[in-house]
Amino acid sequence: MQPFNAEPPLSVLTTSYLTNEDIFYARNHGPVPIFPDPTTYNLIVTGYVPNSLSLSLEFLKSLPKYLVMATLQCAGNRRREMSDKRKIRGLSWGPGAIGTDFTTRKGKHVEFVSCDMCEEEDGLPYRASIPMLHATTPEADVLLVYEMNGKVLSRDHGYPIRAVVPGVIGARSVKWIETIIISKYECQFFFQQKDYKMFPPWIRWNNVNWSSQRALMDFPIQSVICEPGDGVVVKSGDVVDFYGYAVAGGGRGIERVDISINNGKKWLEAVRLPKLPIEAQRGYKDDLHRPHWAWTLWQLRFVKLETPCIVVVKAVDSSGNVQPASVDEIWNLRGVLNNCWHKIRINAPC
Ligand code: MTE
Ligand code: MO
Repeated sequence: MQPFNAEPPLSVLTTSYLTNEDIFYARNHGPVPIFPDPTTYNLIVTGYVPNSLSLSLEFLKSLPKYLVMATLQCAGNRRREMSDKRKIRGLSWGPGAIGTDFTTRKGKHVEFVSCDMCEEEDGLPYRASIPMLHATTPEADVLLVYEMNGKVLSRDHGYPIRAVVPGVIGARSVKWIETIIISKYECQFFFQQKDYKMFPPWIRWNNVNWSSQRALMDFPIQSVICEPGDGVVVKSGDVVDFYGYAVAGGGRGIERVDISINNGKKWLEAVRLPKLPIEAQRGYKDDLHRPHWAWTLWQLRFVKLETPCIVVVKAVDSSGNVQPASVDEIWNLRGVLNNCWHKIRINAPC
């Protein structure tokens, strides 16, 4: 059985800065659980703590509320371009496994245990961990979330409580959390140890040594052309507007977005649009606002094209990190962290 997974069309992804719940991508490794009654729900905190805690939803909501604007991105975003190169095990994602929202922080902890049942875990729930230091650094904005874009978190996205770990691959933002374990060790389960890791291109399923690589955390610098779509037909001499997103992991900013309309021979700089000030959102004026976890939307308008042509985008982050030109350099058997230059073909009418 295939769990519920959904990717929005790229053409709608960048039409607003915050991604509406109805188009927000969904990634599930097991069936979406039917969650217990919120009045009986308790979040258990256990492990290396003096006393285990059982926290009601009401109690969690009474804690100070934080808003963080963050982009969630699946490590498998753009996997399809990797599987086109060589067969890959994993969902075939285009470049739409990404979305931006703002959410609410309630605490900071280590191993998040869900209540969904995953085949890969032999029917046990999904779980993942982040380092204690990361979870407890206020600047890292790790959240226990009960609202998304000002609304109660939906079932698909983790109701009643999920983690959001900004700047980090989506896999660590565990949904439907039942238990938080403060542990001496990194999570020893499948998705931490045998899945979201990046291997060199020459490693295959018959010689993969899972313990040789660390569990992925930050996602790398990424950019995608969302409009127009791949394969559109344009007459030579016509003028086209380009729109897309760029996002850097680990809280880094987007320094530059470059576009080429002749497959990388010559480059133009795209216009980076201002990030949506969270103050513009109703009622949240006084809250914390750290925009660096969220994507940058960009545009380049009125570009005259000679068709057919290949249009390419690549971005540079605030640490000077760049994207690899070709998928060959970063191809890996799990198809994760594909951030090679994003290309679309523009066809001429026949
Ligand atoms: N949490 C649980 N409990 N089960 C899951 O399958 N998938 C993870 C993460 N949290 C998952 C989970 C992955 S791989 C991603 S990319 C994000 O959730 C996706 O979050 P979304 O569905 O809200 O977009
Ligand atoms: Mo993911």
